[in-house]
Amino acid sequence: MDLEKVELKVNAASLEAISPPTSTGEEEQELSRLYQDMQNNSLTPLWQIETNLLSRQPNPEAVAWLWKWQNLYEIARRSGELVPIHRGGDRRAIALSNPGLKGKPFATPTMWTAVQWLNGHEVAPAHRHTAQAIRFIIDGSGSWSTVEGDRVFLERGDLVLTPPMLWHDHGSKVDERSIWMDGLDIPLNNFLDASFFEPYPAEAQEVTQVLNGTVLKYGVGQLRPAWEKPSVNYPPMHTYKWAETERALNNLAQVAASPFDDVALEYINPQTGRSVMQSFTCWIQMLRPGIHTRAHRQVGSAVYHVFEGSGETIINGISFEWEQGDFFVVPSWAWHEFRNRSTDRRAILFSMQDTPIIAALNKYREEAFTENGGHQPVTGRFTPKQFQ
Ligand code: 1HN
Repeated sequence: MDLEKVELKVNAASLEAISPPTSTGEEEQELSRLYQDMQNNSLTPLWQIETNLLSRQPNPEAVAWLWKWQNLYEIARRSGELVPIHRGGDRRAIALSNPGLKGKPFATPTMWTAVQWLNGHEVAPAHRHTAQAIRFIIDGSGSWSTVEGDRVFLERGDLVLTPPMLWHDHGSKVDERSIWMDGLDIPLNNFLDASFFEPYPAEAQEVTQVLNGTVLKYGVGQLRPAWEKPSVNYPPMHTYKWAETERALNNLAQVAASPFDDVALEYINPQTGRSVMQSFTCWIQMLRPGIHTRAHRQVGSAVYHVFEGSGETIINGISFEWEQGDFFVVPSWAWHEFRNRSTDRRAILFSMQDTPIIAALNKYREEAFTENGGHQPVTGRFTPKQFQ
């Protein structure tokens, strides 16, 4: 049943109730003068609002969607050939535009996600902003990110953080191009009218620490330089290396797994246990061979990147088949479950999810799908646009 329509009908009924059937022409004229005066005074009566202000459950505009790696890669590669990196744009980033969001360059209502392409020997110039940002390295080695003077060399699977107003630039000293996933809270930042942005006076920052200093100093996570205070708002290190992440996944797999997400880990600030960003969190999850998780749904949206392997996510009854490199979106309150049909290959998903902001505002809810052994009936298949 369409809940929105039910509520609109209620509104229409209440309208009838306030205009008695015996209303005279004079009363009608008064009523229309009343509405005109409201309009002239920048006022809107609740009973005439056509959109559903308080839906009975989340009714997201963003839709479940999937972008194929083959298309993303080809488009990013051609952009690398044809489009230089300009000051002003600063990044060769191609944003996932959720078709439900009316042409806005956003993957979900709160998150920007893009594929960024950096040619060998290029620099994406230094700047800083209040938008909270991460990047997850998809391919290429030998590029670097410098965050507040700390330069780290990057490899596939590394996660790099740029908390608000920290200077950052990216560059390369090798021939090979690098490709990564960008994640920022741009839609939320703009919705809150909280955006500040500043270009750095030079193209790249000076490196002020030993190379890879952030990883050497804080990378183990369990230990902190004794003379420093805990880093409360953001993690002390700005890069999480893939080798450590993979080790943690393999270790966890020997001990425990979630019935909904299988072997899932949240990247955290090791000094507080909190998410890496305040407005969104990052996860890495391994779906072991043969795993079919149970369905559940949560308030909040998520963007997934398939780091390795292939499989299927069933979102509100629609099957989304994915393979390495693909991206997909799970909107708020959508049932979802994961499946890795391979008998011998793991699948690995990286994701960004806006849970921290939802939870901080006390709006978080989740629900397990209890019928049918926890699995949704599949009613259709998503057919991605294939690049010609
Ligand atoms: C940004 O700083 C990056 O640092 C990527 O890689 C994409 C999109 C808009 C604004 C800033 C990055 C961005 C961005």
